[in-house]
Amino acid sequence: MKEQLQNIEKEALSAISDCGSIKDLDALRVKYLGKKGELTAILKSMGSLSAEERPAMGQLANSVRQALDEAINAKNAQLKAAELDAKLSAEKIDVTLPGKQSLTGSRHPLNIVLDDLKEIFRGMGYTVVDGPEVEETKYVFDMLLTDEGHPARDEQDTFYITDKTLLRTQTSSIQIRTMLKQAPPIAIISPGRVYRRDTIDATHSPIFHQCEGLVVDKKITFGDLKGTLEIFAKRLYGEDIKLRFRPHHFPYTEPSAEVDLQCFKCHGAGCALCKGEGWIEMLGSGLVHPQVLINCGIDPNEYSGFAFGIGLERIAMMRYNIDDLRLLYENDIRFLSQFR
Ligand code: 2NM
Repeated sequence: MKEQLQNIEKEALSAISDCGSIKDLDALRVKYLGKKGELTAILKSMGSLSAEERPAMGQLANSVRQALDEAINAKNAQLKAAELDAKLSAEKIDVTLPGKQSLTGSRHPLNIVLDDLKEIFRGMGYTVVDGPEVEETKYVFDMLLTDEGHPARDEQDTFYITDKTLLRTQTSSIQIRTMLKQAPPIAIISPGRVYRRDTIDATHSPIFHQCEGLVVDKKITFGDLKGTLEIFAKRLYGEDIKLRFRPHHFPYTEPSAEVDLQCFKCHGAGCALCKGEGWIEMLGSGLVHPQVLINCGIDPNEYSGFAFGIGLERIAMMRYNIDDLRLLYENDIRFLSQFR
């Protein structure tokens, strides 16, 4: 039995020392020290020994068990450390490597311009109002005194959905809806997408963006319109910008005016940007026609108002020196990333 124990010890120690994985080591622990293990079997058979032999044999068996136990524990610690080392070196991070650049988007130039407009007018107490793009002809034309037969209503120029609904050609319908809903004082801007049948080229698009404004209150005069647009233009383009009001005609305003800005590139001398004019057309405006107020249930003897409309594309193109409108719609990253 002594020999048997010594053999088991020798064999087990060499197996433990050769063992290469924690899984194999666990199997060895079961094989030698487990309930049905080889050493356990010998300990169980100890009963058949004589009383003189038993203590010495018991001592030997216990010391073998202790030796195996210690060897297994030591090997286990060694394998675990090796496993951790392997894991650490496999997962090694080089903190000196340059980071991965994350792709952040940027605002579209039309949205930059729009945000500026909103901020300027909100600063003057205006509210930003939204409205439907599919509109009724009565809000786009009839209530704005744009009669049947008026060129703006031409089916060739306008996207009709039915006889009485169309893609809005301007956001004035929002102003009408607001006046119908809300009693003066009113001070709103209504930015949005508008639609006109047009062939696409460097300066035309069937879809573009507008921002209209409307103020209705007691004693509103053309002076209020001029002062407001002057403050607006100065906030947008700088303090030394000059404005020029030119008589014009819109069905829904009387009097009406187009507003030019003195060319910010040549300061009026005439250059390529302003096509030698010295002035650049910026917006249309006027005092709200009394009949428009009446149509919206507002008494023109008590109230008056001014309105204006600006094209956002035009402002963006001037500000960023963009020579082709189509660039604004193509979503080419090389173009858009310039406005970061
Ligand atoms: C423009 C030019 C001039 C305008 C008028 C109205 C309303 F509803 F009050 F009559 N809204 N917008 C207006 C006036 C729009 O765009 C070039």
